[in-house]
Amino acid sequence: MTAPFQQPGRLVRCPVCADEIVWPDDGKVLVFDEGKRRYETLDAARLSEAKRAGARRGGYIRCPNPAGDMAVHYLPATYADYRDPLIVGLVGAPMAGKTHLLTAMIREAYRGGLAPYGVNTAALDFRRHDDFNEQFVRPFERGTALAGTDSGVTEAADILLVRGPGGHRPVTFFDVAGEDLESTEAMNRSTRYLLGANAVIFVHACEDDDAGSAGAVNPGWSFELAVERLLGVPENAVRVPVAVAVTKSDRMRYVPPVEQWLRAPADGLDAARFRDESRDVYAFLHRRGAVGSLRPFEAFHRCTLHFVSASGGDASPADSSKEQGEQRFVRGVRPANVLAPLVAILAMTGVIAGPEAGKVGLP
Ligand SMILES: Nc1nc2c(ncn2[C@@H]2O[C@H](COP(=O)(O)OP(=O)(O)O)[C@@H](O)[C@H]2O)c(=O)[nH]1
Ligand SMILES: [Mg+2]
Ligand SMILES: [Zn+2]
Repeated sequence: MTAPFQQPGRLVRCPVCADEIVWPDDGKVLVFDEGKRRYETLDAARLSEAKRAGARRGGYIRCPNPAGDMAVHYLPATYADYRDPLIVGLVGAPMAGKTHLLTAMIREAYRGGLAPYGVNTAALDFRRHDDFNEQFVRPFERGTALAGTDSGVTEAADILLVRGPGGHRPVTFFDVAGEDLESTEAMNRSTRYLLGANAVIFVHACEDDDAGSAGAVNPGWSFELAVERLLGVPENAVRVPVAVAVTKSDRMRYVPPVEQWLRAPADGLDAARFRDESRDVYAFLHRRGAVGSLRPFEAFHRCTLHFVSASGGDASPADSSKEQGEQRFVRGVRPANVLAPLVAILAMTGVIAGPEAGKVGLP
């Protein structure tokens, strides 16, 4: 299962609109023309094999969205070349730290952070990845606190190609606004992706259960809604593995078990390590009475819990007038343990294979 396979005409569930679509096999791909700022149709069937492969790898198809209920969206032309695409969503209250965590996570994955697990990462959707870098990764590296996510986002944040011992899988990440995750509107477009999600990272900011982070009236509400939406399909309790990331753990750096997990080196998959970390995080959330944040653990068959820090410290208001209103990580960013939830998800979905992976997230 390691080589990509091509099977035109196969049924694929679009990660964006969650419709089942017949993958177009007319040999045409859309290529984005940077000069004209639009997609142009290219008849790839008429090209030499090498050129066709190149055009497909950088090209797109337009999703036919049979239900006609979403804005026009495009998918990488090679999306359907791989079996079992993975759709990973981040769920959490507004300001929980989802966007910073996803940015730190994708950045580390790109920097070869998954190599100890035999996994490498490339962009599947080049345009989307370039946008993600421009909007999130580069500002984050410069120490700029990232802006809040706008309500109404329906597009994936990034689509990666993850090549691991268990095969090659496209991994689509969704990071929508916390406000949308708290919306009870049944057909909210921003949370539509949950219908097709095969893994979820629940993000809990470590101070949420006390003072509550800005905007979070009930920090557990987004978890509760997402859990219930996912369990609308009862098999999901078994089919969908989840990870709970307690982020901003830098604020508790000196609390004994936290420090140890933030500094834990990444050297190959160890199910016992994940079990011990999960036990410590569970105890921590339980002591704090964060009942809502323990819901995913109770609801899903496979779940791991982690202490993470995306930035390594708090942002403070920028002082130069030019950057007014902007927050900065003045000492730069130092992400800690941010890959742990992703590694756990990759193990629980079989991208990282083997007997050790088979034990991750089980009691
Ligand atoms: N101390 C600390 N602050 C963080 C961390 N991650 C995010 N923040 C802060 O938390 C706030 C919300 O982060 P954001 O990622 O936008 O949350 P989202 O609404 O869940 O996407 C921002 O002000 C960040 O500066 C972290 O790891 N540590
Ligand atoms: Mg956000
Ligand atoms: Zn679609």
